[in-house]
Amino acid sequence: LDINEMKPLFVAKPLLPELSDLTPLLQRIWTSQIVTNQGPLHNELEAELATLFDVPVSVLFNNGTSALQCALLALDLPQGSEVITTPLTFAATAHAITASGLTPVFADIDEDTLTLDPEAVARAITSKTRAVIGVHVYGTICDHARLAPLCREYDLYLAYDAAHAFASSLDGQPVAQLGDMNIFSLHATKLFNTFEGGLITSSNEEFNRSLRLVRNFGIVNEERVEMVGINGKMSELNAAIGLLNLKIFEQERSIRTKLRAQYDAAIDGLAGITKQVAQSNVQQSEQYYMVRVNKDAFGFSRDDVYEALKKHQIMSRRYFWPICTDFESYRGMPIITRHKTSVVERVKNDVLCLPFHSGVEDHHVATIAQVFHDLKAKARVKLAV
Ligand code: T4K
Repeated sequence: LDINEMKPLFVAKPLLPELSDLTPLLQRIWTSQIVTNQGPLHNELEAELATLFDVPVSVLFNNGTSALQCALLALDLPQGSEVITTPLTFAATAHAITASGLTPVFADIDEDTLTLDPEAVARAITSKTRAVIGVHVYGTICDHARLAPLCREYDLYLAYDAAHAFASSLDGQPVAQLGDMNIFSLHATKLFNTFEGGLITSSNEEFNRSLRLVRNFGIVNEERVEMVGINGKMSELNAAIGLLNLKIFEQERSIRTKLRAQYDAAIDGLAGITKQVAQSNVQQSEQYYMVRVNKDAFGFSRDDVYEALKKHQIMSRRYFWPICTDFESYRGMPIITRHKTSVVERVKNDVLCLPFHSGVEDHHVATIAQVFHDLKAKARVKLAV
């Protein structure tokens, strides 16, 4: 195909139900005249998600960021408390902490999993620390076996930003059951989406009660407002999309599992290119396909690969560069590490997410493979002269 005829291929593509399947649900909304504020479709979706994850209840939100904020409000921590998290995440994780009047403290990541390094977390704990938010980044699950006892020992809440880990499991247990709270994004770019949306699962009844209050301004009833809350409610339209997507996301996931194998084969044996770690005890959400490009070993940088792909209308993304400590809001804040220099400062320049969804066709995979192999061939020539 001529480059001008090629449509750009994006990193994500929203999973959409059949338009005709939406009509009956729209009819229900128009008939009931309930369009938001914990309506019937919203409640149905909450019930279905609770069953799916085998949790007592699930609490829906209008997006993942407000869910994170509500999680922190529900914990009701003293202002200025410290919350330890990773700098290798989307801005929302750190911003939710800050917007809740708390202080994010950034701890380093593990070299292989790129999730929070428990030893760095241990070093980051102070008398002001009240919670840890691990991020299952790219769908790689955090080291729960070490984080959970550590948090118990220091009496800290352990929450997970599970935006990339919808319907994934660790040793057969749904990831939605791991933390004191598990916070999901149901954004359009996610495996399971409600266009915009968020979700929290918790097995703690008190948290679930508080979460429902804070997402609705703290209102208990017409006469009583119990706590500070926000408007974090999901509308009926979003819930309708969710009810339909719940029926088709597994199909999308299995397409992506096959695509992962295709990509793995395409980059296999290329010195300097590292695949995302495979966790044998994890069922992956198949949210992202991330590769690491080591400039010295590959011969070209991650940014070179990004630009080369772009020439073919392949829009990869350098998630999550810049890292949080590069943002104006957090610049100069330390990254607590057990190493001389943090792992994340090195890794941030290597990570690249390839388009990963059912819109990626064989010819796209072939083009992407070609780009990697052409660059490698050029690097060999460079080395030879
Ligand atoms: N925690 C973590 C770890 C997260 O990754 C996120 C969100 C959150 C918390 C917060 O959850 P939310 O409040 O967002 O629910 C995108 C998503 O908007 C964001 O949800 C996601 N993480 C983040 C990693 O990716 P951008 O700024 O990269 O989005 P954008 O508009 O560049 O979209 C990426 C590509 O997706 C586009 O190039 C094209 C495609 N796309 C996007 C949209 C919105 C479509 O094809 N259709 C669409 O409607 O943040």
